[in-house]
Amino acid sequence: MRPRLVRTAAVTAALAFGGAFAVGNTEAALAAPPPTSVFVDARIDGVGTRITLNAQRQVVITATGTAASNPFEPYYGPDGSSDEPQFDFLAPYETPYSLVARVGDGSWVAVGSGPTTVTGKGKLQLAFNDVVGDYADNVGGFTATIEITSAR
Ligand SMILES: [Ca+2]
Repeated sequence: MRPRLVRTAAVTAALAFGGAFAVGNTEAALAAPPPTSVFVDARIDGVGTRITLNAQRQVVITATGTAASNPFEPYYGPDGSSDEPQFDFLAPYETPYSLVARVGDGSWVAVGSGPTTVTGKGKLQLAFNDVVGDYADNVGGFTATIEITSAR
């Protein structure tokens, strides 16, 4: 029993040491911060991410989950329905009920399940693409994994 405990402690110490080395590598940490996970509640017509993009900072987004435009409608994944885009939607040129993104004051653009690169200048927002003003009855949402990358 005792030797096993000792070995466990040694493994733990080695893991902690490895972690310390990874954190200590400042250059690598700046180039590739850990991905951020954001839940995009389908009831919100613009979920903030606390991520600001610029010419040097872009993101690659992947997403999972399902959402519906009301409790009686079908659930769709981040790629949305097979319907054509419609003028009265938040992102009128993108697939209904899909995951869309906006950077700063830019237009809403398609993201889907990704991986999708999003560029621009300003704060990154995400949303379920539904009819403007018809968000309160939505159900579900998408989990977006956001990886910040350098635009070099
Ligand atoms: Ca709705």
